[in-house]
Amino acid sequence: MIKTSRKKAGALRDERSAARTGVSNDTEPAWWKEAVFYQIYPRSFQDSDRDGVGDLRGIVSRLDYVRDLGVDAIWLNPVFASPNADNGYDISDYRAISPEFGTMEDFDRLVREAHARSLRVVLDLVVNHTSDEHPWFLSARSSRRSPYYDFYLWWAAERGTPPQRRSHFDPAGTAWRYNPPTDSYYLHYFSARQPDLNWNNPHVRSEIYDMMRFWLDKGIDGFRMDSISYIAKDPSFPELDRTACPDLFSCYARGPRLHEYLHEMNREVLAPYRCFSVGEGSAVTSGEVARFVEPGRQELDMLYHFGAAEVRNETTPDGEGTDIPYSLIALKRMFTRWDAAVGQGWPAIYLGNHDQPRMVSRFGSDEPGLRELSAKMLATFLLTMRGTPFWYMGDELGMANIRFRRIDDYDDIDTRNGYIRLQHEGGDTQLFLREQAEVGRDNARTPFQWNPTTYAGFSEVRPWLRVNPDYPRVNAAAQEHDAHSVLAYFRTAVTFRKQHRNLIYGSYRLLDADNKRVYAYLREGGGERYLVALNFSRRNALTLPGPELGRARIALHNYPDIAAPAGRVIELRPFEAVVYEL
Ligand code: TEU
Repeated sequence: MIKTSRKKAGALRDERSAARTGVSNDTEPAWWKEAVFYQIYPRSFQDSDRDGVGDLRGIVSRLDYVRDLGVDAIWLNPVFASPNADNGYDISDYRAISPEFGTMEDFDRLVREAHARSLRVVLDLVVNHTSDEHPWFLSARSSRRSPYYDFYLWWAAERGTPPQRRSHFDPAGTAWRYNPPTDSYYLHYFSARQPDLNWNNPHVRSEIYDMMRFWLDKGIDGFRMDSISYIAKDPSFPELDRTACPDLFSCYARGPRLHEYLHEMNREVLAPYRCFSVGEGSAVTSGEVARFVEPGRQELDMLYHFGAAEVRNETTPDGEGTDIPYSLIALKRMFTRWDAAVGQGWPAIYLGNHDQPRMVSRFGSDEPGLRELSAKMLATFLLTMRGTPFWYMGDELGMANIRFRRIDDYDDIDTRNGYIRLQHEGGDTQLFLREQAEVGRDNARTPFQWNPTTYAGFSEVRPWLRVNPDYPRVNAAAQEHDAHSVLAYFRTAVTFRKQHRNLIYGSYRLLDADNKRVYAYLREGGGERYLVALNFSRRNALTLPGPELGRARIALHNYPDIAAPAGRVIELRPFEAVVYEL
């Protein structure tokens, strides 16, 4: 049972200071190294008050389901007051629950009920920017004399055109927006509805730390830190070096004083509260990640990266006929590189979240007959790989991309503003829509598919976003009592991971690196050795990973039947996953 008490911070403070001198290494036990995290996108999980939007009471009503998955912690996407320009990633009051999600009492009950089920609660910390409706910004944009003017980042118009900064979501692509009352431009790395905070200002930092303590005093267990790598900016706004950062964004993750701020946050809040932290490493490279997560640096516990999405978006198949639409060799190399890159830190592993399309559609196949097999194969990877797995809600059912075809079907500001930008530029909007059907973030944000009733049991009224029409076939109720379902396999694989600490803390070594269809690796620790062989293709594939398999025991596999291992060659069927205990 996890205690939910205000005294937790004080009691733990002493414990932490005693442990502070020790520099943990990557095998030092920690709950968050052994945990499986389950990400809940609240707006799409369960509607309890018939408004078509998921809410906190809906989540509470489903906590037994979450507990029965065997996971250990839930990461909630933002539930704070927000005008929802970016679905909660534009916060207008950091200490209030958005009325569409419920009340503060609903939140307190969620924490209690989660802890009663031994589920830790991790909130989304969005402090690179606020909403443009936050009182700080409303004051700041009214006058240069506002006490909050320096809570944000401005370029005075009398200095001329601001130096180029790109924006992820702006229809014109620029990260500067002119504000007449102050005759200056404000910076927004995301949409103009999301003005960036000025972390150079110590008053901003102390406000953020106080807010973090407010939620920790309510008993939460940690934070997922939104685009935390972006928070540091040089207030002189020099021209960025296009050689070092061709797309400009990678410079955003190398702002001056970034690690000073993270270390200060650790000293002020994370360490005293023993607060778990995982950063979203927007534009962070594998060469930089250790600076965020090496224990001795006392910054963050983990940092997740975008390597898998980049490989999927930017690589071509490994030669003719591999039938994998990206380079599996590049994917294997990328995960292997990042595994080593954390040094004494600890990796975070994921293939899907609220910003990515559904992993079964992206890295497996959602064609009937292959969807379940490939969903199980991907689950095997995430649950046997070294590092903490972050699992996205619904992937345990094999939920797939909805593939919207019309711009009006989309809610996401990223897609909608991207479309507007293309229209302005005279670009190919039809090609854009075909691409978004595969990579758009709304693919992962369709309502959770609980059962075959109208709106998939998510709501009794039309949801805020269309339900995937495959819900009569793909839903939790249909899988709850099916021993061969993706849901059953996920639970089995989680249990397998939990029962084998040496799998969690053991080493990772890539095998058969140049195999174009099979991802094989060795996990070793405490005298135990596990060989994982995953066929990422829809055809039979062979791997010769090295070890003699004659005496190997098959510990986990995703097909209903399997032949005993023999010799050194492993033949895998389409999307077959096998874990051998050597
Ligand atoms: O995402 C960060 C983000 O979108 C950028 O890092 C961008 O994804 C880039 O492609 C990374 O290479 C976070 C949230 O997860 C997302 O939902 C929000 O829209 C965004 O920040 C703004 O808060």
